[in-house]
Amino acid sequence: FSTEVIATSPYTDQKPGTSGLRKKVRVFMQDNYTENFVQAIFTAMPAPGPKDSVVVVGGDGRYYMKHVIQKIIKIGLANGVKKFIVGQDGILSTPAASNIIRKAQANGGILLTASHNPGGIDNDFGIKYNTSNGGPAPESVTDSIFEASKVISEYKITDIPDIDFNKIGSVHFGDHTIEIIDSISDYLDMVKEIFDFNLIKSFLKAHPDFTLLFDGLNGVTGGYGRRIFIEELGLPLSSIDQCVPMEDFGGEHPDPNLTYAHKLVKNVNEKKIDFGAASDGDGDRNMIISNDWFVNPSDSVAVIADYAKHAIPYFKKTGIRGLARSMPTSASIDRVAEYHKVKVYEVPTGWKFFGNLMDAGQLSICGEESFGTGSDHVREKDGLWAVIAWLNILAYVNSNSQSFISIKDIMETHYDKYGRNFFSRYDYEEVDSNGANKMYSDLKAKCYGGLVGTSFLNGAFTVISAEDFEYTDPIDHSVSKNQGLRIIFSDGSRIIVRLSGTGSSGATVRFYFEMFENRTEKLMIDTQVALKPLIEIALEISKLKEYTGRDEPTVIT
Ligand code: VG1
Ligand code: CO
Repeated sequence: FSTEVIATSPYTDQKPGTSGLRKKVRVFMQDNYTENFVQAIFTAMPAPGPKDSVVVVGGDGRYYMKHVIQKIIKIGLANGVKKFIVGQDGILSTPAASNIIRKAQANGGILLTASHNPGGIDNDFGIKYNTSNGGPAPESVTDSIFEASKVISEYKITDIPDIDFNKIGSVHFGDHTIEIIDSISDYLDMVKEIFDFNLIKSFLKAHPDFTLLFDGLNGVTGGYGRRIFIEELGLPLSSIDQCVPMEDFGGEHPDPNLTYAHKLVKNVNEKKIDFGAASDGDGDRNMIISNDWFVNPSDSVAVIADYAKHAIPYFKKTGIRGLARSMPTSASIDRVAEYHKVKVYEVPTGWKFFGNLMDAGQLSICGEESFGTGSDHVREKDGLWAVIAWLNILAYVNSNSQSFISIKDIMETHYDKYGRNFFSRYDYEEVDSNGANKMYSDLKAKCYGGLVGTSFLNGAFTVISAEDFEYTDPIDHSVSKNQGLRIIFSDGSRIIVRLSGTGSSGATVRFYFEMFENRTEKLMIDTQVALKPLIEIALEISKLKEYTGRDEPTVIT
């Protein structure tokens, strides 16, 4: 093939956020916008750079993905990439891509996804670069990509014809290869290694009345869900819903929470489902619910960590090397860590911050309150992994029990043993950016201007610390500043305020509330009732309504 050099001029807004570059599709459609960013990735690719490299490419199936994959291949070959590994039809869930990068010992991967954001021509698209460990590029790399995008003057592209991604097999151009692989089989092999599928199968057999419903929210996990729950575990077809990936996710937010996964919530309640689960557009998030319980993600990771080395074959082998959570995630997992005498780390929001600890062998299981749960089996959070982990645990606890132990029973036992960290997150989406920024900077000024020592609600809550969270990576000692305002009270309760780094228009303000309880009679009360005082304090100090005009959150977790 021949290579052309095309002159271009930079865009100023290609700074990757919490998880890659996310913008409206029409932004990516501007002249050379996508080409510039893709070239910037290859320019900034960590040593030894793109020449002779192996790069994995795939995405969540959203609108514009296939077009961008063709571009990536053409620009990549021109930059010297030796081999591209692409999922069939361009499909790879985010954790599946992470697995393939690791398994193929690729130099990196380019993931086409805007995760849980809606898809379609008027919605979102995203491009994310992952490094050779399979994880999202650290800030040092995303900063170099951004720098390259600001000074770009040309990009290189080859003149090869479009590739047919539908056909599994290899296409060669000289000594360059494009390999189209089955999107699912490597992932399936991996989870079968990790979990006790036989135990799960005997549990299902022993409990013929047990009902499971997995909702793919029309996202990338549809095919994976079908292979795992129907073909492998032999569940009836009624156990999966919305499991055909769609370019616009059926016009919905493919986000597994109580607001956007409303169809699952309704089904679970109406059909009295024992085990309901959903994953997001790109397959890295998960929600676990039952007809009588919603498992808060902060608790979910704590429960998985608590049972892992007894119930899950992978951890029986590796043991628990350490646990971790993102800063706003509740300290539920901290209590499990203390009990099992392992270390627990608190990192900023975003999965990229777990990678170094995992690579150093210091971290086995971790989670984020934003429906992200995972382990060191890959370097992304993994929605289906969490769903199968829960199923594995359920099978384990029921294996020596006369009567059926439900998800709610597991949670009740957990709270009895460890106490309960009540947790809730309020999202105020698509708020005016100026108002949100002003609210944030004024609250920050308050944090550093005498908030410490202030008491609220007749002395019930006294602030003992208030700061903008800053993190020093224990492995490479890199420092990440401005990671969210964290206000801690004398009883350990916390209020956290952040501005989202994944939105594509306006600002999203996130408030996080946490309070610990260990009085038996209070353990099973309603979360919103338990947290009411803290929520009132947060709205009072932040003056959110005055700055943004918002009274009610758009999403409550
Ligand atoms: C949100 C979540 C964060 C998560 C990120 C990516 O970021 O809060 O915990 O890691 O999304 O999730 P932010 O900056 O909007 O709060 V997803 O499923 O992209 O990959
Ligand atoms: Co996601």
